[in-house]
Amino acid sequence: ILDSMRGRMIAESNHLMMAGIREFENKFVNANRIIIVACGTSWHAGLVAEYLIEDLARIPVEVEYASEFRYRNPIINEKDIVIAISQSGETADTLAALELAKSKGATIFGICNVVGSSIARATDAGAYTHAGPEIGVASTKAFTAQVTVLTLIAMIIGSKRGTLETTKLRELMVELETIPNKVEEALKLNEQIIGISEQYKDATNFLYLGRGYNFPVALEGALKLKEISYIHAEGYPAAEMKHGPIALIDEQMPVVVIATKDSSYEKIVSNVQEVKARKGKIIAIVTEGDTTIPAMADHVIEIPETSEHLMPLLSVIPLQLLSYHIAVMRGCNVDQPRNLAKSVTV
Ligand code: F1P
Repeated sequence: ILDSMRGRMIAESNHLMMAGIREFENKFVNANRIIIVACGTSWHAGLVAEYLIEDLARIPVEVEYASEFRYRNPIINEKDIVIAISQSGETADTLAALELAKSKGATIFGICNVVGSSIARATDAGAYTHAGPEIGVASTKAFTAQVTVLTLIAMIIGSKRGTLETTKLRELMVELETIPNKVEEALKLNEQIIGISEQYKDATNFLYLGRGYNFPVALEGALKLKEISYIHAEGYPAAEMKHGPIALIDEQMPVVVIATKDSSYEKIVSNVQEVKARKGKIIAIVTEGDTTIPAMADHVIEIPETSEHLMPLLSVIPLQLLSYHIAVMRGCNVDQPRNLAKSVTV
C-alpha cells in the first residue's frame, strides 16, 4: 500500500495517465455517458469513480459487473466511453465486456496494473496503475492505485468541462499530495487493529456499513474479510440497513461502520444509533477528533481527516488490516486463499 501511495507513484500515474487521457480528452469531455466494467475489488474502485465523476465532472456513470454486462444485451453507442478496470488485466469477464462494447463502437479506456496484459492491449487508450505486483490473490494496493487514477481522471475531466472550479481543483490537488503521509499515519493503527481482531476472530458474520464515498469501501471491507478469512460478511449502504439487514443485528453481530466526517455524517449517526439500540457490536472508523460516534461505539478507529472525495484511500486501510489480522489468527493462508485465483481467466 505504501509503495503504491508514495509521491513517486502519484506523480508517475499522473504523468502516464495524462498521456493516456490526453489523446481522448475531447471524447471524455463530450461523452454522453461513461460505463465502467470490472469484477471484484476493481468493481468497487469503479463504484468510487461513479461518485467522483458524477460529482466533479457531471457525466452520468454506470458501473457494471462485467460478468453480467457481457451476457445481457446492453445499450451502448459510439458516444459512450467504457472504462475497463482490472488489476491483472486478464479477467475473462472484463475482457469480454470491453470487447462487446468495442464492437458497438464505444471508446475503451483501460486501467490495469500489469503492463502488456490482454485487457491493456484490447483498449484504445489507458493508464497503468504501476502499483507493483500484487503478491497475494486478494487485491489491496491495486484498489488504492485504481482509486488514485480514477480520482485524477475525474479531476481532469471536471476541470476541462468547467464543472470543477479552479479553486476546488487546487484544493484537491494539494490534499492529494498529503495522502501518502496520511496513509503512513493510518498504517500505525496496526497494533490497535490486532487487539480488535483478537476479539472478533471467532465471529461467524460481519456487517459493514457506509454512506456516500464510504459505501463502496464498506463493500470492499466485506469482500476482503470473505476472501481471506472465510467469514461471511455483507457490505451495505447504511441507509439500506432498515430494508432488511437490520433483522440480523443482535449482540453477536460485529458491525463495522465507516463514519468519517463528510456530507452524510449526520445521517450515519442515526444509523449507528439504530445498531446500538439492537446491541450490535460497533467497530467505528471515524475522523480524528470525532466525539459523537465514539460515544456510541464499542471500538473506535481514528483515521486522518481529508476531503470526502479522497477518503476511500484512507478508510479502506483499517478494513484491509482487520481482514488480514483476523485471517492470520484463524490460520488462513492470506496470500493464497482457497478457491480463489489471481487471474480469473475462465
Ligand atoms: C478481479 C478479482 C479481484 C479479487 C480476486 C479475483 O481481478 O475479482 O478483485 O481480489 O483476485 O479477481 P482483476 O480483474 O482486478 O485482476
